[in-house]
Amino acid sequence: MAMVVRRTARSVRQSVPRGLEYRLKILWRYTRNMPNGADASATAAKESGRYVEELRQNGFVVIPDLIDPDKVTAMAAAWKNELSHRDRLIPLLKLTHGDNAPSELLEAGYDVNKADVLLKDPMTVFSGYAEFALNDTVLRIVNSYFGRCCALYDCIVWRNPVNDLAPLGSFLWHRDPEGPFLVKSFLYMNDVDEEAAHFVYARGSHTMKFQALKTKHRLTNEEMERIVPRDQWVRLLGKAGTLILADTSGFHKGEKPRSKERNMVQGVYTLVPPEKPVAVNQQWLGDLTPAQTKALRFVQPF
Ligand SMILES: O=C(O)CCC(=O)C(=O)O
Repeated sequence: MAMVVRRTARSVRQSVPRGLEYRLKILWRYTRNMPNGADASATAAKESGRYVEELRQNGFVVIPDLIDPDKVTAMAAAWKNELSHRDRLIPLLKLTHGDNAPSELLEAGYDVNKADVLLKDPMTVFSGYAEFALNDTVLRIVNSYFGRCCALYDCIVWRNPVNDLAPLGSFLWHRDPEGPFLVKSFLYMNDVDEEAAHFVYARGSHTMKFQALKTKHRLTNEEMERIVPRDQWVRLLGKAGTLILADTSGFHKGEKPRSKERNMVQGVYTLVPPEKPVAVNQQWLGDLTPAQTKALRFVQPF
């Protein structure tokens, strides 16, 4: 019986046009976030208005000099140190294939010189990651973009070494399912040029025109160019310390030409509680700004 109900619910849901589903989600998230209405938007508009504008217009913005270079160096050093502690790493393969991945593949997934790896619970490992994910200027830009106060949904530290593995998962075009109201920050911890894995965004694909389209979850370049022409695909490159903010409910992917490694920290900001609350070491949090207090509303104390 339960299965019949579930199947019926799924088929009703699948028959709802994506544009309508998306609008309903927006409405639902607005109403659920009434108490988090963004008075913060006014303050962000003064200081960082042009970043908010660019984010609105293109779906992404690059900010080369917001994060203190010494802090970037400290984050990179902490990551280098963690790479030798296997028990604190998660192979990306485990996330894309789950525990069903063949064990020899998973084993190879821990080889930090060959496979993509992530750090477990970064905001309990090094204070710099928590500080980055809670950067007040970034939060106020995101608040202004959403028109609501955002919440920190995740903080991710990862490394893409040199390899020639076929593109999988986030290396194919996709829209992140946590949207609408989704912004990710990407901080490159080393210089990233076209020879390293890098972030690529389909300019303008965060708007309702594109959001209304029903597509497969992962798309090849050929499938993508039928939706957004190649001349609107933007490669986001930059020196260590380059910060990118992107609305990842628009189409994006990682690009794979790899003769150089990439190390990156990400903050993820939304209006919805994560399935698994992200952990942060509370002892590292000093006096919090209003935007930071709101951003911590779904976070698990550690
Ligand atoms: O590797 C990249 O730059 C893309 C990352 C990505 O797709 C994501 O974080 O959603």
